[in-house]
Amino acid sequence: MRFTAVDLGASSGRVMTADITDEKVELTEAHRFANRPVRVAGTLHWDVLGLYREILDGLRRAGPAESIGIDSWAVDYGLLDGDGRLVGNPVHYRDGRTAGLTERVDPYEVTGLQFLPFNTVNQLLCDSRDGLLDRAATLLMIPDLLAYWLTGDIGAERTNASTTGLYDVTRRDWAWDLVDRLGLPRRVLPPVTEGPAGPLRPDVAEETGYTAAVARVASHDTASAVVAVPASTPAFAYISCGTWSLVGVELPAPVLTEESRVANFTNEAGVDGTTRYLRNVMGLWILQECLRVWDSPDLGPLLAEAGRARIDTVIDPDDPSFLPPGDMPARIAAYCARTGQPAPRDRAQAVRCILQSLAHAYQRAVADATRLSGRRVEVVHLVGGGSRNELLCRLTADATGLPVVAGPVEATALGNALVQARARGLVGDLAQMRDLVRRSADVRTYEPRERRWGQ
Ligand code: ADP
Ligand code: LRH
Repeated sequence: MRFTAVDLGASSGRVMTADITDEKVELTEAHRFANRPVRVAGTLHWDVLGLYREILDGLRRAGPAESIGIDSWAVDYGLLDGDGRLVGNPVHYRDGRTAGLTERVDPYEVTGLQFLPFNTVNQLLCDSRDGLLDRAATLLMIPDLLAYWLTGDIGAERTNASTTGLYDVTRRDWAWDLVDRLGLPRRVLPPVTEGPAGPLRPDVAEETGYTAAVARVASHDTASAVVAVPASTPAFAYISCGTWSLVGVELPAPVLTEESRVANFTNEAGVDGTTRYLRNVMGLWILQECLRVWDSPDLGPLLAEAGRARIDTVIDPDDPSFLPPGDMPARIAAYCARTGQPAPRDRAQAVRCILQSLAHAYQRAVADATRLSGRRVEVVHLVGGGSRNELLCRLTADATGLPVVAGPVEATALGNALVQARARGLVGDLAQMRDLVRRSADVRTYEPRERRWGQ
């Protein structure tokens, strides 16, 4: 059976076709497009209408399928008025409006969420201060908004709702007491569901020639990516490695301890009641921004040079100075000056420094996840675009002392499609979905030069 997966990453979006049997899954790219934010009157926005248009183009190109699933980055949302119209254009989580926030407003023991300044709850408090919420009837997370435009159905998909800072991770519903305490209007939060779904609006079906319905999937991209981690043992850590690197383990229940809060680990809702226990590492964003400042040289030759380059400097990728868009090479130099380390002297050294710093951060996150959850880890699965980066995979194997299994590159689209296939009875539980990925996907194992089993 054929399924369509729409996957919007922070750097690019794609519409993929997945042909799934009970033996294997084959992905084909129908359409890929850049996801370029736009600054308007000082505020950084997603070009959400442009993304929607690309999705429509993608559906047209993808052709007939059983159903369509939509996932995207988390945290961000659109506000609709009583007539279902956008109240302003969705703001990008890298916009400066939440920069400088350091105090959480949501209790960790309720939401289980890591503190990130741009968590939905903090953005909503900005909207509230600016009077925007007075005009809002409904808040829809980005994939829910796109599903609403496609189908007219409204809901708050669970995996994404769990990234808001307004979701009670134990009761598995909105944390209403918290919503009240923060003075946020209850009416804007639609019921938490397994996602909006249903047939396409007639005008959308006509425009795209696409008749299949929207299906319920894990609409948070990281949740979909973790579905498609080709693990054969529960003793695995994952690095969902794209613009961000999401590093952690999969657990049956959240960890809400004080130690976990201090380590800034998050408990995000996964498929089948699982918990994604992880930490956000700033990820390849830093490299992406360097490439932009350097006028987009080819990554391949640069990585080859970085493989030969030597520099001892290590940066903390999660330093807040690396969060907003900007001149990353200059910020790395400033970080080095602040920490008394030699700054990279050329591009190859800068790339090497970024990648070895990410590998160090991954090692810390895997070690912390293991320590805080008690989950033993024997292997690290690195999925997403970063799995194409051999140097990063090798450095990660060496830093963690664990084998790194790299791939699939398009884990998110695979996870999205597999959950659709499951609704049609083609596959069973998570273990079976992962079996299918293991049998189908290109993966490569990087052995550490020094092995440290079971950290
Ligand atoms: P997102 O979903 O966040 O948009 P992706 O999973 O598409 O991100 O990953 C994008 C990242 O993958 C890029 O920043 C780049 O560093 C890395 N990448 C993509 N292709 C290659 C490649 N051929 N070699 C090395 N790295 C690559
Ligand atoms: C990765 C991701 C991540 C969130 C971030 C905002 O694309 O969804 O899980 O923390 O974007």
